[in-house]
Amino acid sequence: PVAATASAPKTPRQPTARLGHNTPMLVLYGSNLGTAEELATRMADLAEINGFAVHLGPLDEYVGKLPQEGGVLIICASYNGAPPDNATQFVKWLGDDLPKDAFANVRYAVFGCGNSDWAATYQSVPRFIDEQLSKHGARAVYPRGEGDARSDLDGQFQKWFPAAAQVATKEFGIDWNFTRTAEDDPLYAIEPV
Ligand code: FMN
Repeated sequence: PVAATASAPKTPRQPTARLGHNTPMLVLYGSNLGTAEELATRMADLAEINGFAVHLGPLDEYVGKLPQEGGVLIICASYNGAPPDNATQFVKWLGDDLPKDAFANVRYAVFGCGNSDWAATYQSVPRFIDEQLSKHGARAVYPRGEGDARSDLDGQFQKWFPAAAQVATKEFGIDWNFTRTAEDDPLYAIEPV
């Protein structure tokens, strides 16, 4: 889970009702060298300050347990066409003979971190994840994004994410407040009990 703020103010502010919706948002990454994990952390932070109840973790922690409530954001790299180490089991599971409606109530979006120098297997793992989820009944709330480390992965992500966030939050009946950034105070302070 994303860490609660360490410096909780003494008088916590009232949560903003409109943003205090607590819609579950699971942010999963497959990453060897940290690029996808860092972008996942950024998405998780932004979702949290916009009122989502966020969990963040590697894909392999969620084998067999994709949530049917809220949304799932997946960001994953490829290595010579194979998944990163912390996504191996997840990708293997998706390749199993799953029922056609295995993910019937799952709503998701995928962003791939890749490098087009690996032309034959460019984006192969995020593409596979997207295909398998949709093939088994999950619904992509926004088309898969591609970041190419050979050109401008970060710029591509920065274009994709706000667009995806806007569409996805509409799906959940929430207004995403684009003026809130990671630099703003959190909506809530978590008080130690
Ligand atoms: N990108 C692809 O799209 N397809 C590949 O098959 C692929 N193979 C790679 C193999 C190696 C040895 C390395 C170093 C990179 C490869 N890449 C490939 C690029 C990485 O997926 C890309 O740099 C990604 O951003 C790394 O993410 P990470 O830092 O989260 O592990």
